[in-house]
Amino acid sequence: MSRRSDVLEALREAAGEGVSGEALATRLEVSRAAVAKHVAALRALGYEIAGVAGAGYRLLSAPDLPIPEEVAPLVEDLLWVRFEGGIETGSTNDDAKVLARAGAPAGTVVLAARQYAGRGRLGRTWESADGGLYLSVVLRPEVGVVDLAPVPLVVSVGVVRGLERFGVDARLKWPNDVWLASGEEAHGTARGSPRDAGRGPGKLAGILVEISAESDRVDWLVAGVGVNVRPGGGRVAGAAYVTDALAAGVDVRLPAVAAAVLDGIAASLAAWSAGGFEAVRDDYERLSMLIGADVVVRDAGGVVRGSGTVQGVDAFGRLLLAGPAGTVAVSAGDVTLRDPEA
Ligand code: BT5
Repeated sequence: MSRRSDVLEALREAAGEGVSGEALATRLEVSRAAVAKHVAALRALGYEIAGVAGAGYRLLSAPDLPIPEEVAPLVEDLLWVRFEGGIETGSTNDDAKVLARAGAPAGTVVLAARQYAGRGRLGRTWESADGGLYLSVVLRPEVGVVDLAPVPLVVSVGVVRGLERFGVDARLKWPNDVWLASGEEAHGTARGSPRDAGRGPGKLAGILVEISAESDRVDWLVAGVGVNVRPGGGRVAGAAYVTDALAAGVDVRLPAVAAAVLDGIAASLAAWSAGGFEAVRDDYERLSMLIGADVVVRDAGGVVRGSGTVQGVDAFGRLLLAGPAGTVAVSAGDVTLRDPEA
């Protein structure tokens, strides 16, 4: 990544031993002053680095933050080639779009530990306090614009797959919300860990996909994901957190969750690239929390786009609703459960 990361890698390798500024300078072919500057930058990110005269620098602890320095070494999938970002930004989607316009390669990742202008769909806000992870990826799929419709669903399946690694039983609410099922709804308690039954269901993660295309050719696609890992500055209304699904006293590290989510997304995207949405559809439907539910879908203006019993999704990622007039496919909107009294 950068010289700063190289300094960090050398400190990690030296572990408890410590490494002198001179040795670092020689190894990285920079001045000792530059080494000192990089060490200061790492300390500003939250790394505890002891600087003992004669013994050199020693890494004492790393911050529990989803920043490139911590996430990149944990990511396994080769799709992710470049890691950008830091502790705070306005919106990782905005940053990723700037990078995409400037020619960043497919597989570029932007990370943040908090956002001050996090965005949801349709101009809504995404609360982005400490304790969550906020990431956006740049992709350049060689498909037509119409083929991009299911991408948010494909990404959402990947997010669930990533969270499964921590025993989190997440579900999908069409089109692309990731929810934590409540104790009773969740089938199969992964690892058999006891759950915090006091927490009801809630939104665990949201996905925002933005594209740029010229006529039918996709130039770039940015997929942004916000995941609530633990309530930092208090619980957001209607939100659920990864830690809600863990046994009391069990915690996760944010870089580990970020890396797992990225690898999950990469695997889901790979299935989609190879076989189209058909290759992901079964997974999507299996993870859906809406199959068989009676719902109403409304657009941003509140106009009803469809209602009925959810059958599944079609090859374009549209929600299939069975009603008195037969089955209809809805391509966009917000889903609410139909009030049986209405
Ligand atoms: C989404 O929108 O769910 C997409 C969220 C995408 C956020 C990521 S973070 C990284 C990247 N950078 C960005 O700026 N954005 C992306 P939508 O379906 O419109 O849901 C938004 C609604 O969810 C809000 O109107 C609130 O009701 C609710 N909400 C806001 N913050 C939340 C949170 N942290 N947890 C749960 N629900 C939240």
